[in-house]
Amino acid sequence: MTFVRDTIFALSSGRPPAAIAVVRVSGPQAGEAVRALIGRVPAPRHATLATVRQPATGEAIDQAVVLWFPGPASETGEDTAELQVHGGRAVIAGVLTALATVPGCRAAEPGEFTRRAFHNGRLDLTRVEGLADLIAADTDAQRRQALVHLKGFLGDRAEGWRRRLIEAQALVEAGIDFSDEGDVPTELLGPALAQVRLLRDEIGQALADGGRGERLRDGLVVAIAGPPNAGKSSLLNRIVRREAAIVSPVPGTTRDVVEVHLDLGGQPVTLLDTAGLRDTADPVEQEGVRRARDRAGGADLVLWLREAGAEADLPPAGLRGRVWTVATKVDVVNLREALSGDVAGRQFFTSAVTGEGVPELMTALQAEAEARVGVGEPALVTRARHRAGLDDTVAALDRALAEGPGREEIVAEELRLAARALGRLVGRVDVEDILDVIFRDFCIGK
Ligand SMILES: Nc1nc2c(ncn2[C@@H]2O[C@H](COP(=O)(O)OP(=O)(O)OP(=O)(O)O)[C@@H](O)[C@H]2O)c(=O)[nH]1
Ligand SMILES: [Mg+2]
Repeated sequence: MTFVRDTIFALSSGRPPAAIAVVRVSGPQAGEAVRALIGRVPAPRHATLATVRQPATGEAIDQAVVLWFPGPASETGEDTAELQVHGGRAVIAGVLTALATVPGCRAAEPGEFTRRAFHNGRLDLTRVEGLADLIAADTDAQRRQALVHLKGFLGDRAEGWRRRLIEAQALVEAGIDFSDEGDVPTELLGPALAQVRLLRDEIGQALADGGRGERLRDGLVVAIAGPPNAGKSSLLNRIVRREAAIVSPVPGTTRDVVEVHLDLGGQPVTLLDTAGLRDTADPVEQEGVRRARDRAGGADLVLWLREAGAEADLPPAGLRGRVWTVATKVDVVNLREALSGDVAGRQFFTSAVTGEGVPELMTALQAEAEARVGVGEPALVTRARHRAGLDDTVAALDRALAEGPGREEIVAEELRLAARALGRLVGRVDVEDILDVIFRDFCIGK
C-alpha cells in the first residue's frame, strides 16, 4: 500500500528516563496507528486511559493516557494522537517500535510536526520562529518575547502591512488600466502613494529599535579580560558560585575561553572568562591570548580586571568605549577610592574571596542588559531574517515613492516587490529555500 503523505511519530518530551513521556503521531494513518496500539480511537480531545499493546503479539507495553485530535483542528492540521506513557527507556522504545510496524507510519524528522503545521496554514513563519525561541528561551524576558511572536506579534503586523500594500498596488494598477481616460491615473496614484508613505514610516519605525529584539534572543555578551593573575577566573567562579574555571597562582592559567550563561533578573547574559593578555613564548598560551582578544573584541561589554594597587595595565585600544574597569583583590589591598591614572569606563572594586563588590557589579550588569534590550513593548524584529525582509520592503517602497505621475508601471512593480518581501517574511511566497534553515534548529518531536 502507498500513502499520499507519511504519518510521522516521535518522542516529543525530554530525555528519558522521566515520569511521563509524550509520543506524538500525526498524519492520515494516525487513527489507524492508535487503533493498532490500543484497539480503538478515543473520543476527540478527551483524556482516555488505555493499555498500549504490540500490534503483532498483543503483548502489553504500558498503561497510557491517550489523546485524539482529529484534523484540521489540531496542532499540525492533520489527524494527531498523543500517547502519554511512562517515561522509561524500554517503554518508549516499545511504543516507537510498535508504531513503526503500522503501515504508512515512520519516525519524524527534526521539526517535522511544526513544518506540517506551517504547510497546513496553522502557523506562519514568524510564529514558527517564535515557537523555536520559546523552546530555547532561558530567561523570562526571552520567554515573553518568544510567546508574543508565537501568537503572531510580527506575523499579524506583516500580514496587515502586506494587505494594505496590495490595496495600494491595486489602486495604481487601476490607474494604469484607465490611463486612456484623462486624469484618472494621477487621481489614483496620489492616494496610493500617500498610503505607501504611511506604511514606509510604520515599517521604518519597527526597524529603528536598536536591535533590541535580536539582542534579547542572543543575550548580552560580557567578556572578562585583563592581565594574567588579575583574578578573572576567580571572579567568574564567584559570580556563578561554582568552580567553572580553573584558578591558580600561576599567571597564564586560563587558555580556553570559559563561557557561562546567567539569568540576571530575566535578562540573558553570557559571561566569558579569557586568558590573561600578555606577550608569551608559549604557543598554547599564545593561542589563548589570541582567543581572548578575539572574544573580547566581539563582546558587547568588557570587564577589564586589574589587581587593586598594582601597576595599571590599560585595555587594548580596540576595546575602548565598551570597557568597565574592575579593581580586584580588595581584601588584600584595601582600596576603595577612584583608581588613579588612565582608567576606562565605570569602576568597580571586588574581592572574589569575600564577595565584596560583586553584588554591585551584578546589579550594574543587569541594568546594562535591561537598558540595551529595553523592558517595555516587545520588539517586532527578533532575527536577522526579519530585519532583512523589512529592509527589502522599505527599499522597494522608497523606490516607489521616488517615482511620480506617468511612472505608474514602475510604481506598481516596486509595490509588488515590497509585498513579496513581506510575503516571504510570513512564509507566503517562495520560501522553500529558507524553510530548511528554520526547521533545522528544531528538535525531533516538535
Ligand atoms: N586574596 C585574593 N586572592 C585572589 C582574588 N582573586 C583571585 N585571587 C588569587 O589570585 C590568583 C590568580 O587568580 P585567577 O582567578 O586564576 O586569575 P586569572 O586572572 O584568571 O589568571 P590567568 O587565568 O592566569 O590569566 C589565585 O591564586 C587566586 O586565588 C581575590 O579577590 N582575593
Ligand atoms: Mg584565569
